[in-house]
Formats: sequence, structure tokens, C-alpha cells
Amino acid sequence: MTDLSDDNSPLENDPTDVPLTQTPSIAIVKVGTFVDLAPLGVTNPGDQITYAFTVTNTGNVTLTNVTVTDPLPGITVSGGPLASLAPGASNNSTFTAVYTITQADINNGGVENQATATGTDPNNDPVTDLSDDNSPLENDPTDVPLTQTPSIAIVKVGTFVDLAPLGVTNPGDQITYAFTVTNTGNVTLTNVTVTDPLPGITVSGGPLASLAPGASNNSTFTAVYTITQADINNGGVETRLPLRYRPEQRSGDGLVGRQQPAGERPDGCTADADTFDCDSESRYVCRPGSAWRDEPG
Ligand SMILES: [Ca+2]
Ligand SMILES: [Ca+2]
Ligand SMILES: [Ca+2]
Ligand SMILES: [Ca+2]
Repeated sequence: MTDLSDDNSPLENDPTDVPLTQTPSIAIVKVGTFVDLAPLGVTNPGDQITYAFTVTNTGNVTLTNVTVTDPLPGITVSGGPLASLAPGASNNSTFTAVYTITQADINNGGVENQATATGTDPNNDPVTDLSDDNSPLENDPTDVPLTQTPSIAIVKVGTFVDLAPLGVTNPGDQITYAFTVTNTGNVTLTNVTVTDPLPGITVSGGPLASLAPGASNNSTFTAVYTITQADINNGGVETRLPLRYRPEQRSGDGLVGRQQPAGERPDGCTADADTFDCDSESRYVCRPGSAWRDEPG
């Protein structure tokens, strides 16, 4: 005699079903690494962030068809899906992503985002998790800071304008100034203004609403100065400028010079003794030339 067991009656043959609790769970950790591409040493659009993802089955059932998605615009997630991920198992090599940094990211000072891992449990239900930066138990965004180096440069060129009586330098002749403002940093600058402390000078133009990294503007800002008898007695306006000024040429009807803000003496120049000039990028360098004036300003 044999009998198949029953779960609750001597007269039946139902299988005994002991329900086991299923706790499907997945976790993802996302780590970003800045990759400096050309030009090296500066954070610029075109540099990249590479992301590594660690996906862990934190539940007690096998998960299948595990995928990683990331909503960051422009990011490309590679790898997967994972056919199967056993309880307790981690995978840190299948999924990777590359993101190319934009100017907006540098202006923001970093890139912050979160990925999502999705798997399927044995009941065909989805299991998901928002990524964390360092823990399977948390949901913090991954933040990759980007180095900001705000910097601006200004070059000022003056041109002598001979007004009546012509042929003679007299009070009432003018100097017109052109300003070239350059964003020499890696972040967008806004509200760019030019001021000049020369008594009697009038600076026109601006402010510039925005100046992108690398961009120059040589047309917005201009200035006019009317020469005085004192200027002529001094032999040139540069001696009156409270900013440092180098007469580049003073012959015929041309007076051309360049100026840079006080406190930015060229590297290697000592006050009132050295000479300097502009190099090909309009930076001031010490060279044989005109006397460097370290005027109060
Ligand atoms: Ca770079
Ligand atoms: Ca965290
Ligand atoms: Ca998480
Ligand atoms: Ca004149």
C-alpha cells in the first residue's frame, strides 16, 4: 500500500506547499572619472567623464535581463543586458558609459546624474534601483566636479587724433582708445564691463551680456580722451595714466600704446626699471623696449 501525501487531509493527495518569501532587490553604484583630453591641463568642452557601474543582486532570487539606463543627455551606456544575476552576485565590468563635457557643464562646475538598474524577477516583475555614488543602500546622485578657471584679459590701444590746428599737437587733439577684451578662462563670463580711471576719459559701450571662453571682443568698448596742455608738457598721456602704460610708438600723428590693469606687472619685470613688450598673444613680457612705469592706480 502506498499513499501520496496530502497537506491537510488523510483522504486527499494535495502537494504540501511551503511558501518561501521572495525579496527581489537590485542595487547600482555609479562612479565617474574625469578624463582630460586636448588641450591637456585645462577643463574644456570635449573632455570626457567615464562611468563605471557596479550592479548587485541584493535580493534572494535570481534576476534576469539586467540593464542599466542613464537619462543624462548625450551619455552613451554600453554593455549588457546581463542574462542572469544570482543573489549576492555583483557585476562591475559589463556596463560602462562615456559622457562628453559641454560648456554648460563647466559653467555649472560639474556633472551630476543618476543611472537606473533594472532586472526581472522570477515572477516576471521588474526590479529597479536608482544609482548611488558609493553605497548599494543609498540613492545619492554621482557628482563629478569640474575645475573652473575664470580669467579675463584686456588690451588697450590708443591712437592719436590730430584735430585743428592740424600738424601740431595741441590741447583739444584727442586720443581714441580701442579695447580688446578676451575671455582667457574656461567658463562663460557675463556682464563684462570696462572702466578706466584716467581723469576726463569717457568709456563707451557695454556691458557685454556674455563672453564665451576663448572669445574676444574688440568693438564694444571704446574711449575718447581730449589731450590737455599738461599732457603735452609731460610728453605723452602715458605719464598721466594711473594704470601701467607703454607707449609703443609716438611719431608723426600716431600715438599707440597698450595698457593693462594695475597689479598685473609682467612676469619678471621690476617696477620702474625693467622694460617690457607684448608677445604674440598680447601678454606682457619683459623685453628691451620702452620703460615700464609703475604708476599708482
Ligand atoms: Ca582638456
Ligand atoms: Ca552615497
Ligand atoms: Ca540605490
Ligand atoms: Ca592738432
